[in-house]
Amino acid sequence: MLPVQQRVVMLVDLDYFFAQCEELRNPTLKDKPVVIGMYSGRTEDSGAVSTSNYVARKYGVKSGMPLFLAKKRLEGVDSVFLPVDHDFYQQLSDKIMNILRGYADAFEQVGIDEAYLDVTQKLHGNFEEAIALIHEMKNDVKKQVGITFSVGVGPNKLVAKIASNQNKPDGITVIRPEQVNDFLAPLPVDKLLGVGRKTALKMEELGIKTIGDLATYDAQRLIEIFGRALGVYFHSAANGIDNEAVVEAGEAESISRIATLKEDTRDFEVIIQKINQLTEEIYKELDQKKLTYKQITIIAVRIDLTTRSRSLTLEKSTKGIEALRRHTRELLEKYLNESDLPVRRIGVKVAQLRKEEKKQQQLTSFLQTNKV
Ligand code: DCP
Ligand code: CA
Ligand code: CA
Repeated sequence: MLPVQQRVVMLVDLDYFFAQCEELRNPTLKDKPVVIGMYSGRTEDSGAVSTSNYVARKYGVKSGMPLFLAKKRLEGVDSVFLPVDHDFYQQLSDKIMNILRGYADAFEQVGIDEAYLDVTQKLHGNFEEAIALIHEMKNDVKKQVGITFSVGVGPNKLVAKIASNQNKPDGITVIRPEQVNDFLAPLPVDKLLGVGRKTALKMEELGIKTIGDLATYDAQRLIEIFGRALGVYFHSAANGIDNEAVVEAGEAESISRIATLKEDTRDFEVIIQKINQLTEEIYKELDQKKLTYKQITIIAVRIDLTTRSRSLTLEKSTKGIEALRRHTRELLEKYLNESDLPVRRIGVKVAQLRKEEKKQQQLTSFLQTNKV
């Protein structure tokens, strides 16, 4: 039997991102503390710190801190406070993500400054080759955009993410499968996605301080205390287990195909045959991208080149081909009843696409947005 292919997953996180963008357009800022503020506009100093460069962090400035406090920490220091310029950061982020995408077998962006890369095929499952690839990526982004980032590498997303925080800025941390448990064990539990302040306190009461403590804690007890979903998640996460795939989020708004019929016609059988071919192709793409659809449209280009479409929205997102076949058939019937001009070209479109969610993905995306 062939051994199960070991995945190699990376998490790239751009260093002090908003502040680094500002340094890029004004390099004279580099040696000074730079603080990016979200100004609420009520008074001159009201608002919070969005982020700061590493020079400012030495003075105790942190993301989320009130701006007046950051000002106090930097009193008497030659420092720079700037408002958030989201459009500019987004432009740079888009450029960087496009470069990084080219290095991955599968690519999943998470927010403006992070992305997971599955590089298993690219590295033939070999962790030794990761460092060379990362240097190549870093040089490429440095040359084309001028931004640095930190990378964590592991056998899954969970380990890659935690590793990416170990060595910042401009760092690389590679955790091979056999190192996962030793790497995680001494870290505090709140390093795990989903363990916020409240949960960490509750765990501390149970005598659980480190991820290692959590990993060896009785799983059944965890389920009793935190409920099934979270209990199971905490137990497997602490043991470095995470099977979630790296998948590009539904980037397309819709998927469509259009084709010219052999002859201009109103013949149901001729048209439905073409529709079924198109449906088949659309379904393949949906399946490959792991997307569901909620809206189905057929588009008819008539002999006078005017276009007519018939569309319906399903009650629930679905991924099957049966619904697609059945509803395109109904839509064609409807269209032929209502229009008398022969059809020259026929198209099918599915829209309101969504990433197909697995149970565990639902849990992690829930945890991503809600610290419990
Ligand atoms: N951000 C924000 N408010 C926060 C946290 C972050 O506006 N409370 C913004 C500004 C950051 C960007 O999101 O530049 C990315 O967040 P990170 O947590 O990755 O932090 P940084 O990239 O700034 O720093 P690091 O080098 O630690 O990754
Ligand atoms: Ca970052
Ligand atoms: Ca980040």
